[in-house]
Amino acid sequence: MCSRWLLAIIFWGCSALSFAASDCPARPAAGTVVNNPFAISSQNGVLNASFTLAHSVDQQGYTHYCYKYAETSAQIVEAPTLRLNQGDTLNLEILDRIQDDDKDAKKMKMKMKMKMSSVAGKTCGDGGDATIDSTNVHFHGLNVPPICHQDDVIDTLIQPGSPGFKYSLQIPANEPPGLYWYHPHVHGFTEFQVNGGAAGAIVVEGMEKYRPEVKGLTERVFVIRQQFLVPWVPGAYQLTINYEVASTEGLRPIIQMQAGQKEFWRVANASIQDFLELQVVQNDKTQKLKLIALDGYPLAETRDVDTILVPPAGRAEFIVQTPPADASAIFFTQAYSTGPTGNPDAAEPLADIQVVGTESSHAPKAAAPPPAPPSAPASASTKALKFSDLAHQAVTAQRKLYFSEEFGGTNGPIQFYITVDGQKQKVFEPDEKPAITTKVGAVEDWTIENRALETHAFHVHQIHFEVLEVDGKPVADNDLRDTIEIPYWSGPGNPYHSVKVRMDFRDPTIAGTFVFHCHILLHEDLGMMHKILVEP
Ligand SMILES: [Cu+2]
Repeated sequence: MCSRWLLAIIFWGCSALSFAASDCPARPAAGTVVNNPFAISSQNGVLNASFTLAHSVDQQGYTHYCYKYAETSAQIVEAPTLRLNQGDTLNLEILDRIQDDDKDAKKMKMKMKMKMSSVAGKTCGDGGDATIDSTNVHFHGLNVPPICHQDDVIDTLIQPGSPGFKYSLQIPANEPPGLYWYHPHVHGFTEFQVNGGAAGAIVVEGMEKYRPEVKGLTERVFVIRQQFLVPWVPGAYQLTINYEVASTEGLRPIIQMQAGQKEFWRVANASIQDFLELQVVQNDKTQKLKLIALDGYPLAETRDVDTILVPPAGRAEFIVQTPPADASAIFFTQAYSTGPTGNPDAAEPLADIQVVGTESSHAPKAAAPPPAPPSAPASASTKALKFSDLAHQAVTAQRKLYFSEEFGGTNGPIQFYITVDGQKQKVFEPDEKPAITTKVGAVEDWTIENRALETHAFHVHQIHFEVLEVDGKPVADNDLRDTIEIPYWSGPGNPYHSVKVRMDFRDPTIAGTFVFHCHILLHEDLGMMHKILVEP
């Protein structure tokens, strides 16, 4: 679709052939039972962990980027789930140990492909040029400060071989309990590392306090990732569920559910660009799912739904009833159209559901996931959570933004923009000035329009926003989200799709500069992103 991709092919073609050492743990074999990711929990209010980012190329030529965590010297796991309570502190050390057998050749080709992005002015961490081997971490969805050693992605660079970079951040005491996730966010190179699997789940405990429906239920965490053989090149891809490839010639992942039970499923869309339309299908009929939370925020009221649309980077948490033992049941994603210049998101079974035991028996030990977190004494109101009073706040500014694409001939879009209405369309540059400046205390309504022939996924760091309108009409449910899809424009004669959302900049701890962008990671890497400054 664009000339950069041709260069990416040259680069990747060489890289894939030069099988790097297997620095990453083995991933689950096709057709096996899907287990929850290994989880590490805070103790006495603190979670200390050290991750080593490594990479390798597998037998099929897929490049893996892995967060390695050593539970013991003999037990190395990949991308564990980080479990913390409201108010807890996460101390996370990152060691970048990406090493290439063909480093010089690869670097040379990367220079051909795109200019290195230099972090101008302030630096945090190692500084230097951003390359495909540089990294940092974004704590997606967490409402924490955008500053060095916390959730900054603009100035933070961790370079290969550096002694280690330490993140230390405190989960706010009123943080919505739910599912969040972590992933690298170096501008220009985010897609490569996430495509390779560098992503993991974060759970802020306590959902059962706000949504008692989940109390005592078996809990599952599913991280859906997406891998292309050659990132940047449209074509076939694989979805994986907790690193197990979803469809390998008839060998599907297996989710074992205990007969006669309900389970609490927590699903993160950690794909680089796939819009998931999740369903549980039983004998060809979609089953009702009880939606509990979106983007880590418990819903004010649960919703019974057939299908849950989760844009790239979004999360959905819902209750699933175990199907009858004689039913044929699958966990499924529907096809989703992203428009004339978008990539096709195919319909695909994610896993077979296998019923084990009988309604009165217990599941086999090997298949039993960890129990749900201890239940809270009483249910609390979501009114105690961050942003819950947003609907009643006076709005201090209205803004309009739009997504657009520019064409360079017949091969599709070559430039991806998000623009504040009235400003010049331009791609993100690391040393650019903020496109929006506001102040702590501001409450703003943003209308975000899509003028491109492709669906985009809007994400803002540091805050959740409240969804007010879709296509100019008030929505039935004012959900709090951190990522939302805006469907593609169908062309001349058709209106642009839009969302109107309320942005909450009242919390002084989020003062600073951070970014908003499309969460299709290729678009973000190519500059569909800008900065916002929240002045103290
Ligand atoms: Cu996009």
